Amino acid sequence: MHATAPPTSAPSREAVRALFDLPFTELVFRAAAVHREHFDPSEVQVSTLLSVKTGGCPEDCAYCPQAARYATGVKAQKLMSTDAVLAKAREAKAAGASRFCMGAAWRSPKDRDIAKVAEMVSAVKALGLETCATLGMLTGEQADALKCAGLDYYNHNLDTAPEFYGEIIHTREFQDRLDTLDHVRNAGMKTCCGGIVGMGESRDQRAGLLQTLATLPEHPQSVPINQLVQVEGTPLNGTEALDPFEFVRTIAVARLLMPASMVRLSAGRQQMDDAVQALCFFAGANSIFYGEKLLTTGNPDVEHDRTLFRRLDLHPLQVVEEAGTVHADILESDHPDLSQAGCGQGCGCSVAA
Ligand code: SAM
Ligand code: DTB
Ligand code: SF4
Repeated sequence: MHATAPPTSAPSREAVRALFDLPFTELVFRAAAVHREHFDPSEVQVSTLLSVKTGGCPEDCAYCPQAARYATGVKAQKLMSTDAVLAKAREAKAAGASRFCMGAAWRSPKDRDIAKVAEMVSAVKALGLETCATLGMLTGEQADALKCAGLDYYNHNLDTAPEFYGEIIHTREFQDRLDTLDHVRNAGMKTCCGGIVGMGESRDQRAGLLQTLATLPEHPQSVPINQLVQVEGTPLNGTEALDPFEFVRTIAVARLLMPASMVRLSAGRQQMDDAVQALCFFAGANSIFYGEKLLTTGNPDVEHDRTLFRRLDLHPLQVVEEAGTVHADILESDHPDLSQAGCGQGCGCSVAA
């Protein structure tokens, strides 16, 4: 019989690979047991994504429909207004989302972009939603400014194993990603960090991605596991599809390695059978993107997800509003003035508006 204790926080590559190689039902059984030690398995956190700045990105990520260099049909759009973002956030809240994630197709934001996103973050937070953003590489000062605007989570993925990374992205280094994650942690924000599977990587490389995630200075609080969404015009379009059970294994190993993290069954659900999704929830996935669009590609219909939750007796996790959040701060100060030097929230950050 196999031991039931989860691996320690610094697992070797071999140990992670050994988990992947377990008999499928044994692996899923162990992951389900660990999941129950840390979470109510009927609760699933739901986030809604919004692309606040779409397309035209200078990077060459081989999976991405938003890279300007690939002819994918995605039309470049400039940064949305705070009012337009707020309208979408209200809709997301009314539909039942507890977190709102704003994505931008940037390599790295300019300081003036950060001032605008900070304003969006404060406004979304004031609706009582948790906030998340994914804007590319950040400096320490930019991370501080986002934190003081009320950003709860920053999403920045490792994407794949260090040794496969160079086959997918050439315009920035793996180390750049680690540096941004350091800035986010140092600013006191929670990290949302995971990767993509189904890009033609080997099982060993999937193990390498998860091992790297599990040996970061702290486990990311949220770990998105994306299945590649193949988009015509991107170099990875036409990649051989991953066996769905291998996807479930990846979720299970993520759960075992990072037992207290939220594991997000992320992109790729629209292409996934309901039964495979059910296996993912059983194997420890406890968070999803909810709403008909991811950033530029499709996601299951809201009605379909509501029905799936009913069929599986799952419940959306409710957000607990803590005293002293930015929400409360905004009520006190009425209107945060982001036009002053720094982000204007009195935290002392140096990002100019
Ligand atoms: N531009 C910023 C960046 O790259 O950090 C933020 C947005 S970017 C679209 C966020 C993440 O979406 C990527 O790191 C990648 O993991 C995921 N992603 C992008 N295109 C994808 C696709 N076709 N399938 C699955 N995941 C994808
Ligand atoms: C993450 O790991 N997956 C999300 C979110 N973080 C930003 C993005 C998925 C994007 C899928 C392709 C698209 O819709 O453009
Ligand atoms: Fe640009 Fe992000 Fe897409 Fe890479 S993943 S091309 S950085 S939008």
